[in-house]
Amino acid sequence: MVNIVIDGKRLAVADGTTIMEAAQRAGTPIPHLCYLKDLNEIAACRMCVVEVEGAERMVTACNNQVFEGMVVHTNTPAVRQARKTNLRLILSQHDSNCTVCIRSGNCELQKLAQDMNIHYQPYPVQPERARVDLSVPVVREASKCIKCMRCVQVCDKIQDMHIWDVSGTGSRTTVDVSLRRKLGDTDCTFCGQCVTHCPTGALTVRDDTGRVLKALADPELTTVIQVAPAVRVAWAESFGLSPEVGTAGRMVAALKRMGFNYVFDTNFTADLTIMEEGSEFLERFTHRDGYSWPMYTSCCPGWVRFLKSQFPGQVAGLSTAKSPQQMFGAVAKSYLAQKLGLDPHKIFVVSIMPCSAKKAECALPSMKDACGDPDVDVVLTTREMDRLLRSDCVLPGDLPEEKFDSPLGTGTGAAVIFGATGGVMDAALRSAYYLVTGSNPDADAFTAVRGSKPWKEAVFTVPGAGDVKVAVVSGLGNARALVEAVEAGEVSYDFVEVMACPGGCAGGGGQPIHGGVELAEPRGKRLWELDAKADIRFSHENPEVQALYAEYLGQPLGEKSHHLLHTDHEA
Ligand code: HC0
Ligand code: SF4
Repeated sequence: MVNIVIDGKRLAVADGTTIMEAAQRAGTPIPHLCYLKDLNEIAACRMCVVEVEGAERMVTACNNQVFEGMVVHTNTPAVRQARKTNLRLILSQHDSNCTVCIRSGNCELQKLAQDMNIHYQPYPVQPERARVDLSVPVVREASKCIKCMRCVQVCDKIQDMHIWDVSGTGSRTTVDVSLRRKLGDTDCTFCGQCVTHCPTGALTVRDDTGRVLKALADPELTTVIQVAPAVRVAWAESFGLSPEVGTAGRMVAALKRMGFNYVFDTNFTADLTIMEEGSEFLERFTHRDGYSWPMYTSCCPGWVRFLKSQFPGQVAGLSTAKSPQQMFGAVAKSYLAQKLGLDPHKIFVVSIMPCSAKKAECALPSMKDACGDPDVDVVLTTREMDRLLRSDCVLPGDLPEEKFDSPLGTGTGAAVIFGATGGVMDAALRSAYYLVTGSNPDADAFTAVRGSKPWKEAVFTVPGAGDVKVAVVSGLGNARALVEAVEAGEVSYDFVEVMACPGGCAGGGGQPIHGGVELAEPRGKRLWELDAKADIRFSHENPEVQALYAEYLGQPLGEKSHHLLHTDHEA
């Protein structure tokens, strides 16, 4: 232990503690802007300067450790002045047109300026200007970048993709796409982790709400909306609603208030995915030869794009099943259109996803299988849905709960866990077991794939099929390590689930942002609780999925399924 004094308060802290952490423990938190624990401790913003007795100049608290006898002053007039000057210099390069900024009210720079009582700017303001590229889902506005380096670090250290880098020198130093490329020309997976870690509006997800408002106002169109599993446990955060009030039922009510003709559930097609992907796995597993191993899940478009660009030799291992969001679009513009007697060209399908990569997925040329139009017309993130509700003056907290519509609105407990790491694997194993044995396993038999550990492995015995060796990873850095280990022959698996975002979609790039606080784990926990409470916990028992097969598709992997629900991943 190390004995120190912070602002007159004596305390003992463990060796290796930073001044920032020690001050937090002493009850005198130190302002910071670029800092993210374990990810970005580089003191780029210099907001955390403090005075240390005996030191020649001020030191930064986030990247300096305490030592025995250290005496720290965190709030002297000189410290306050230095922080203000540093912040004003940052503001001098920032477009502070806050009223029309997407992050207004949720911007760490804005909050800090307010907290530090900065209301005038003595320095000339000269933000960097660059063209804004709206052709890709992740959008960078140079004029709002404060060079904090968080995007660089999350992309390097967590996602291992190295898309962002420092460019320029001296006062022209900035952050940009590495090697001065356009984002669309890189291997960026559009996972959006740089966006959720950006403290300002410099990195955002393209706003497509205008297209949805236009469709809602078009009397010729029938508007159909699907909501992804992980959205239901996050959408209410930006309205300040508790989990008890901010339920899926209130979200449905709010979307109906917006005027959507049908509000359906992606959980329905998550169950459908299990029927297709579970059957596909059993087909590959029982006829091992001729298939590439392991079989990889294919529902995360960030991961699929990653595998295609980084390990093209492994693409044959991807399940051919489309993601639940794409299966939904294909089913809506075929089965639903037929059932409702609608022209599929007049159905407008909107997805609410926790994800930015889904915007790129729905635009893939191969995702037009129902009627030649894109199966999904627009993807909005959870944040966009919240903005849409706000702009239409919908107050979700005041609304009585409503149910999803039928026939694409029923999902089981096995579907809702898709939004958490391990959930797709858990759900697939439950139904694969049933498909082989004809009886259900304990719905909690596969707990080894749950939890937030970044790389999980387990072996499960399916009577009649044998031992199935599975692995689950989330975060693309972990995905890279796993695929490299597969290629090197260091590990071997039968079935692997990969989600690009740490913790899975619960921590997706389209979810509400809370100043660098990671919420994937608590949101994921709530998804597992929804599963535990669900009346039906097996995808093969979903009555609407059973009806879809009976009335339209025939059987899993049948001809219609093949056409509508599978892809060769070529485009
Ligand atoms: Fe996900 Fe999905 S679970 S990828 O994270 O599989 O976005 O929530 O909608 O499609 O269902 C995202 C979440 C989905 C899909 C589902 C899968
Ligand atoms: Fe999107 Fe989920 Fe994949 Fe993240 S993990 S890229 S949110 S599908």
